[in-house]
Order: sequence, then C-alpha cells, then structure tokens
Amino acid sequence: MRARGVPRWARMSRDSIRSLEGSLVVPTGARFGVVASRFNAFVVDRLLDGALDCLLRHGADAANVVVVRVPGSWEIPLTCARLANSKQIDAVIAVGAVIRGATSHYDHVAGAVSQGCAAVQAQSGVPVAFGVLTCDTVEQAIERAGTKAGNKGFDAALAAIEMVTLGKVLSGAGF
Ligand code: INI
Repeated sequence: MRARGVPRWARMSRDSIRSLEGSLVVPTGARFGVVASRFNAFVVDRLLDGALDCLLRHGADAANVVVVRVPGSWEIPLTCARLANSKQIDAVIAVGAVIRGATSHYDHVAGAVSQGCAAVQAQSGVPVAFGVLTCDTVEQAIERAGTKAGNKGFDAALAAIEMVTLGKVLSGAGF
C-alpha cells in the first residue's frame, strides 16, 4: 500500500545512499599510456600536448607516462589493447583525428576506432579515454585541438585521471 499520491520512494530518506566518485588528483605511482596517431598530425600533436599538459598539471610523474605513436586512428585500438593488457598501465588515453573526406573511408575509420577503444576498455577493465576527434571539417578539428572548443586531448586525460581514482575508490568499497 502507498499513501495516497505519495510514492514510497519519495517518503524514504536518502541519507543512507552511498555516493562514490573519483577525483582529479593523480595517485602516486599511477601509470598512463597515451596512444597518438600521426595521421593529421597538425591536429593530433595539439591533442597530445593537451593530454600531457593535463597529466603533468594534475600530478602525474613524467617517468610514469609513455607515449606510443601509431600511423593512423585505425591502428589506435590494437595499441591501446597492448598497453591495457600489459598490467603496466593504469589508464590509456587515445588521441587522433578522423576528418571526413570525399569517400566513405572516414566512416570505417571513425567507427572502428570508437568501437575498438570501447571494446578494449570493456575487455581489459583498464580505462581507455577517448580523445579521438571525428569531424566533418578541418576547421571543426582545429577548434577542438586547443582553440575555440577547448582541447579534447586534455579532456580525455582528465577523464582518465578520474577513472583511475574511481577504480581505487571502488576497490576500497569492495566493488
Ligand atoms: N586516419 C586518421 O587517423 N584520420 C583520418 O582522417 C584518416 N583518413 O581519413 O583516411 C585516417 N586514415 C588512415 C587509417 O587510420 C590507417 O592508418 C590506414 O588505413 C592504414 O591502416
């Protein structure tokens, strides 16, 4: 039975609900792998700069950061998997730029890199932050690589840090 018009959940206190989340402070010794493609390097290098800037500003030790360059975004997931399964890396950050051209090539590369990174994360249990741009134009890519729309490499590194700390919180809570 429920009181007229007031559902049971609305009458219960929320005080006992546990809320768990990570932080943006890099834990001592945390190890990060950054996988960066060379295709569209004029954009990707800015994303890589952003990712490294973020890691170091938030307390990562440069000695615990490894950057791996690959030819194009198509090659990113395989390399992320290698790092994620190595047991030497706490989070991977993928940076790349897929920019639409005259053919359907874009769709294949963009789909493969996004689905591939998601699969690596799910299968390995190691966070893979997605800093790969998928844009219709070069202008859109530049906007997201340190100009008008921020830097998606920086943003991805921030997500990686939070996921590493969240992992520790969840372990501490028994999950
Ligand atoms: N790779 C990219 O990272 N971005 C692109 O925009 C792109 N386009 O459009 O062709 C691209 N192609 C290369 C691809 O990632 C592979 O490196 C190549 O097919 C070899 O496997």
